[in-house]
This record gives sequence, structure tokens and C-alpha cells, in this order.
Amino acid sequence: MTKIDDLPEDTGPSGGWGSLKGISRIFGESWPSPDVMRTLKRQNKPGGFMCASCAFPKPANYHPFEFCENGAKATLWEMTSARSTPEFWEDHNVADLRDWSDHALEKTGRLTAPLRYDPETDRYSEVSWDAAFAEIGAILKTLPKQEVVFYSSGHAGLEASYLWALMARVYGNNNLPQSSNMCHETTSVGLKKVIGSSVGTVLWEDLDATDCYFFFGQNPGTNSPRFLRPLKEAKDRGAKIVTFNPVREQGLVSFVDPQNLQDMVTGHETKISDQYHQLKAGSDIAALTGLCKAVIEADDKAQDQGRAPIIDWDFLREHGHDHEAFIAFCRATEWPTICEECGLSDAELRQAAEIYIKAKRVIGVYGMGLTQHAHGATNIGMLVNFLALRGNIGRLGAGCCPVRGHSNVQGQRTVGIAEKTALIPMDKLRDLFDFDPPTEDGMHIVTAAQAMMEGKVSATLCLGGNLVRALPDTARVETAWPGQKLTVMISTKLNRSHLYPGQAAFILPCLSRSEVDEQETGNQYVSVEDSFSMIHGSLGKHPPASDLLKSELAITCGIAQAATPPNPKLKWGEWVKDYAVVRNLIEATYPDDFRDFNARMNEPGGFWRGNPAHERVWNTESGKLEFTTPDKLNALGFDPAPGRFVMITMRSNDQFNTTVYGYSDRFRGIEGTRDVLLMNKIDMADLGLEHSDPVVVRGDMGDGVERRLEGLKVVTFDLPRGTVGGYYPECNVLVPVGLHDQLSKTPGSKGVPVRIEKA
Ligand SMILES: Nc1nc2c(c(=O)[nH]1)N[C@H]1C(S)=C(S)[C@@H](COP(=O)(O)OP(=O)(O)OC[C@H]3O[C@@H](n4cnc5c(=O)[nH]c(N)nc54)[C@H](O)[C@@H]3O)O[C@H]1N2
Ligand SMILES: Nc1nc2c(c(=O)[nH]1)N[C@H]1C(S)=C(S)[C@@H](COP(=O)(O)OP(=O)(O)OC[C@H]3O[C@@H](n4cnc5c(=O)[nH]c(N)nc54)[C@H](O)[C@@H]3O)O[C@H]1N2
Ligand SMILES: [Mo]
Repeated sequence: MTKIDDLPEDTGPSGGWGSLKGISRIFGESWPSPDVMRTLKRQNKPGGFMCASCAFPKPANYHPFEFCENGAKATLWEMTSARSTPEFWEDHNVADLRDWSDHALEKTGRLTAPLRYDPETDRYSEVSWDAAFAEIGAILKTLPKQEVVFYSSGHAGLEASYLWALMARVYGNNNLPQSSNMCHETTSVGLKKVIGSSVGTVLWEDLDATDCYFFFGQNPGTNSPRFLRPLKEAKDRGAKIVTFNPVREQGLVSFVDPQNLQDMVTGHETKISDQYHQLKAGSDIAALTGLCKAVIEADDKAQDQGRAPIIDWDFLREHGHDHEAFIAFCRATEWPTICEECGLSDAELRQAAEIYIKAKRVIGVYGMGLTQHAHGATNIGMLVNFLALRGNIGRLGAGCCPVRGHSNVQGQRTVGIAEKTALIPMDKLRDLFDFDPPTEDGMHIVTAAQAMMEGKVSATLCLGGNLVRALPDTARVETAWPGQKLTVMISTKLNRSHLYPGQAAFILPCLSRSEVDEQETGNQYVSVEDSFSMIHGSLGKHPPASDLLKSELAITCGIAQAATPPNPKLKWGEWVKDYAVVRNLIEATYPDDFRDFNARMNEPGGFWRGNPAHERVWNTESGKLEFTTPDKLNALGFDPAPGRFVMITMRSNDQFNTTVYGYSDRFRGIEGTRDVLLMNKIDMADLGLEHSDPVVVRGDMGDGVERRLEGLKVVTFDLPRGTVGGYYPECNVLVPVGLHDQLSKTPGSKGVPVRIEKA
């Protein structure tokens, strides 16, 4: 069934009955085990388990159902009754499975037993845990230490993640890339540079107090649906919302709260965005320059007329650094130049600035639309400039709000998953564990992918994730990945990364967060950190999918024990028995962040680990908030050229990253397929294309690498001219690994140069 030939005009509000239908479809497809409702009720509440989907914060005053459409989908998907057992491999081999879709692979169900790859038969077969650990350890001992990579996707709890990072350092390197290297690394580096904090400055109390949101490139309806309720509450009290996004995302247009019976029955929709500005992909620097220019002009006028200033000059004098240069840049940049770059008129930008000027407390929200660009860090710097002009940072109801991805992606960085030695208290580790931590910086995910393509990575161990599929340049990664001596994937479900085994390859199945993690001292809590830097305990109560599953922490300790020399201070075997002991180690390593960790982790809403920028203390080079003066008006890594389009790679409402729940992107009206290229109708006419024509998309980076994607159908879509859209991960084959943010190396997945031809 494909609806692409017949696009509905109105796809309905976000939330509402559509979201319940979305949940019930997954329920029907994955046949979760019976006590799923009890598990869902415990989701995101103290004493319950913390959603394994996104990192949106969990409130202290929780609701009866503190989960959203996509959080429920994630839980149902994980609690499926389907099992991917070793017997599955009697009927399938690796080569055949490469023709399966990502959806079909994961739909085989939860992995039940450790598996080892057999090159003779091209199949995986069951192996005992002891044999797997012993063999992995033996191989690791023979490899050049600098050539081994320890990747983590942001799922695993703080305890396992802390030990994962410790294992890498005891083994002998800092090669600890993480999924955030592909998403909010721009924040970790770029936001840190300008405000001295690598995380957002906003808390729940700010959401409750704000009277204005500016959204840049973040899609709450799909990626953080629990955000929709605070947005609705803000609208109910008269707050304004302004959105900058090339795509009209339904969650930012209107919302019906599925947990509000009255709204559901009456179909009462809340209009979310007061203004929606569909700028060209990659042109936020221009739009923000325009917004700031309008604020500066309004300030000039106010001062001329003897009114109170519009700009918060006191804030700039006390806290700003280099704002003079930035203001001069805005004055010198002419409106026509700004408008041509972003595709918006000066009237539109002035109207948006008007809302900003009238608001007392503004929150700037951003996501991948700012971070995944060649000049993503400049995008973030520009958003901070804009907020700072009226002192909208470090006070109630205002601030900078990056919305993070995986449920514990931020927390993993907090407890030591980082390739940069400067970020780690190495002396503490030395004192606590009596070893010499490696002193050289390790590999970032982009450096690791490039090294792998040059044959310089011997082994990759993955704590979760689906790296082969998530990385840019899929075709090149698929060629390079099997050249490794060893690949180890700690996973819950089968995915494409398992189908490119190294010379020795293991799939190690782990418990999911909703499941009981029974150890010698009982069922173990794990903990996570959300986007607002709140730490929460999480306890699974659902029976494990298989008796053979181990926790991520137990697997980490099993590998560490086999791969590293004995050391009485490194009690891998003991730590598995009681995770509270590991939390004490985390507290000993990071005492400021984790004071009284064990005692406080079940406080409602979690405990806050603090953020100096929230208190207007700027740990930057100048000790002040650093203004960014851009050297160009777009964030792209290439110049315009005739026939060249900018592709954004997008998420549907029916996926979590590479996990494809189904083929219903209902907010965008695309049903039954993901093989589409979304395009403006005038651009289509220029290329002689008609709706639903097959097209070939070619990479246009000009770096000598041939990149090509066939099998897409073009769909007429409401996008600015010059911007086209396709789904991630399918379009990753077109994303050059060398196209990344200058400062943080985050891949430029929202600004990919392509050419389009009729197939
Ligand atoms: N259900 C679900 N939830 C998820 C995920 C998921 O896949 N599914 N993924 C999780 C992860 S790991 C992450 S990092 C987050 C990602 O969540 P988001 O940050 O929301 O990421 P995307 O949906 O990739 O892109 C966000 C928006 O950027 C817009 N955009 C693209 N290019 C530009 C641009 O140049 N400028 C502007 N202003 N906007 C642009 C896109 O149209 C899109 O609406 O969500 C997390 N939550
Ligand atoms: N073109 C393009 N590329 C992108 C992006 C984009 O927007 N465009 N987004 C990027 C972003 S933001 C991110 S974060 C990365 C995501 O990259 P990854 O984090 O590597 O990928 P995921 O799809 O989240 O990983 C899914 C797999 O994780 C495993 N899994 C699920 N739950 C658990 C668990 O509890 N424990 C363990 N151990 N394993 C589990 C399952 O086996 C599942 O198949 O992709 C990046 N790649
Ligand atoms: Mo992410």
C-alpha cells in the first residue's frame, strides 16, 4: 500500500487518535507479552523504569501515563513476544539476510543467546558466554591497542557506561566514540565554547515559566513527543512559539493531548507555532543574522526615541565577550543578502523578531537541524548570540535547550565516555584503580570510520547501536567493516551491523531496561541522565526475554576480565553483584556531579547535577559568554552550483534511528514506503519530473568518491526550493564521511550535496 500518489492535504494534528492508532499498530504487530500495560504505567516514574527511547526529561509531578506515542512504541518493540533464537540461523545465512530490510531484521524479535560467526557456513551459531569472553579477550590481547575501538550508543545506564570507559582505558586507549559524535557532539564542543557548558541550561521550572519558544531544527512531535504537553501548557497560558524549519512538521503545527479525555473526545487542537518559517536547509546563520539585525534596529530606534533599550546592554557589559564585533557584523550585512540566503523575506524575519522582543523569557530549542552541518557549531553560536542580546540565558524561563537523542546519551559522556583526555579526571582513575591511564586522545567516530576505511582499525566493540547503518558513507563502511580482526556487538535485536562480521564476530544479547536484572544482591537499579542533566534511577520488573541474557554491565565486566591484566583494584567480578558499589565509584570519580548518588537517584524528577551556565558562570576562554561572528551566512560545507540540491536526511514518525517500526510517516502523509525523495514542485518541473517518478540521486561532493542511490520515487512536498529530503538511514550512502562540522566533526547529515536525475 502506498499513498504517495495521493497525498492527503491535511495529515491531522500530532498526538490525538493518530498516536493511539500508532501505538496499537505496534501492539498488534509485535504481540508484546501480557503485562505490558503494567510496564507502561511504570514508565518514567520513580521506582519504575526510565523510557529507553529519547532523553526528554521526566517531570517530578508525573501524570498517570508518563509516556508518549514513541516511548510506548519503543517499550512494545522491546517487549515483543518474538524471539530471534540460534535456530533462526539454520534457515538463513548472512549473505541472504543482507537483502532483508532493517524492519524485517529487527522484527525477528529479541536475541536470546550469545552467537559466534562461522565463516565456513556464513552463519552465526550459539556459543557459551565463557567461551565468548575467553576468545574475545584472547584476540584483544594480540591486537595493537591503538587499533581497537570501543563504541557506545546512548542506551546503556551510567553504571555500565562508566565501566565500559574504564575497560577501554585499562585496556590501553581512549578510543571511546559514542552515538553523540553523530548528533550533539556539536553541542558538546560548540555550546561549551560559547557558554562553557556542554549541555543545555534549561530546567522544568523554565518550561513552566517561559512565555516564548524559538525552535530551530528540532522535531518534538516525532522525536520527543513528551515535549508536546509543556508546549501545549505554554500555549494555554498565552506563550508564543516561533519555528524555523524547512519542513512543516506536524508536531510544531498542532497537537491534541492523547491523555486529555476531553480534548480527545472534542478533537480540540492546540495550535503550536504562531509563526512557521520554512527556511532553506543550512541557512540558519542567515536567518539568525536577520533576527539579530531586527533586534539591533529596534534598539537603535528605541534609543533615538528616548525609550527603554531593547537590547539588554547591562547583560552584555557584564557577561558578553566580543558582542561589539557581532553587532557590527549584523549592521554591515544587508537585508537582501540575508533574505536571498535563507529564502525568507525581511518582513517575515522582522515579525519573528517582534515576538522575541515582546517576550520576557525566551527559550531557544534546537536539534539536528542545527547540529548536523559543516558549520553546525556556528549555528549554535548564532542561536546563543540571539538569546544573549536580551539576556535570555541563565534566568528563569529562559535559556538554551538542545534536545538530546538516546535516553542516556548525555549521561554516558558525564561518566567518562569521551575520546578526549582533557575531559577525564585521569588522576582520580589512577588513584582509584592503580593503573596508568592512556595519555593520548582517542578516536572520534568520524576518525574511526576514516581509519577503518584505511585498514587501520582491527576491532570494534559496540555497546549497543547499529553503527554500520548509522555512519555516513554506508557503502564504504560496509566494505571496510568486515576487514577487521574482531567485531563484538552487544545488542537486543538483530540489525544490519551484524551482517558485516569481522574475521571473528560475536553478537552478545543483553537485557533491556524494562527487564529484571537479578544479581547476587537482588534486582539491580541502573541510572540515566536526561537532557536537563537530571539523574534518575531505573528498575526493570518485566521477566527477561531469555534466561541466557546478561546485563550490559555484566557483559562489560566479562570482556574486561578476559582482556585486561588482573589487578586487585579492578573488581570486575564483584561489581556485577551490586551496582550500588559502581555508583559509589562514579561518585568518587565525579564528586561534584554525583553527591549522595545512591540516596538521591529515586527523588521524583531525578536529581540535578548542576550547570554553572544556568547561574551565569561562564567556564569559557574569556570567562564570559562568547559571541560568535560568522564568516559566512550558511552552515554548508560546499558552494552552490547549478543542478546541485541540498539534501536533509530525516526521521519518520515510525522509527527510532535505524530501528524502523513500520512504514507510516503519518505526519507527513507518507504511507507504505520509505523509498521516497521529497521535493518542491517547481524544482521538479525544472527537472522534468512528475510526482512519483523514479529517480537516481548522486552525491555531489566533488571528492572523487562515487555515491549513488537508486530506487527512490519523487514526492511533491512542501519544501523550500533547492532543499530535498530523504530518509535516514537509507540515504546514508550519499553522506560523505569527510563532510562534518569543522569544530566537532559531527557528520553534515542535514546538508548533503546531491544531483537528481530521472531513472
Ligand atoms: N521517535 C524517535 N525519537 C527519537 C529518535 C528517532 O529516530 N525516533 N532519535 C533520537 C535521537 S538519537 C536524536 S539525536 C533525536 C533527534 O531529534 P531531532 O533533533 O528532532 O532530529 P531530526 O528529526 O533528524 O531533525 C530535526 C529537524 O531538523 C529539521 N532540519 C533539517 N535541516 C535543517 C536546517 O538546516 N535548519 C533547520 N532549522 N532545520 C532543519 C528537519 O526538518 C527536522 O524537523 O531524537 C531522538 N528521539
Ligand atoms: N544520515 C543520517 N545519519 C545519522 C543521523 C541522521 O539524522 N542522518 N542521526 C545520527 C544520530 S543522531 C545517531 S544518535 C546515530 C544512531 O546510531 P546508533 O546509536 O548506533 O543506532 P541505533 O539505531 O540507535 O541502534 C539500534 C540498535 O541498538 C540495539 N539496542 C536497542 N536497545 C538496546 C539496549 O537497551 N541495549 C543495547 N546494548 N542495545 C540496544 C538494537 O540491537 C538496535 O538494532 O545515527 C546517526 N546517523
Ligand atoms: Mo542522536
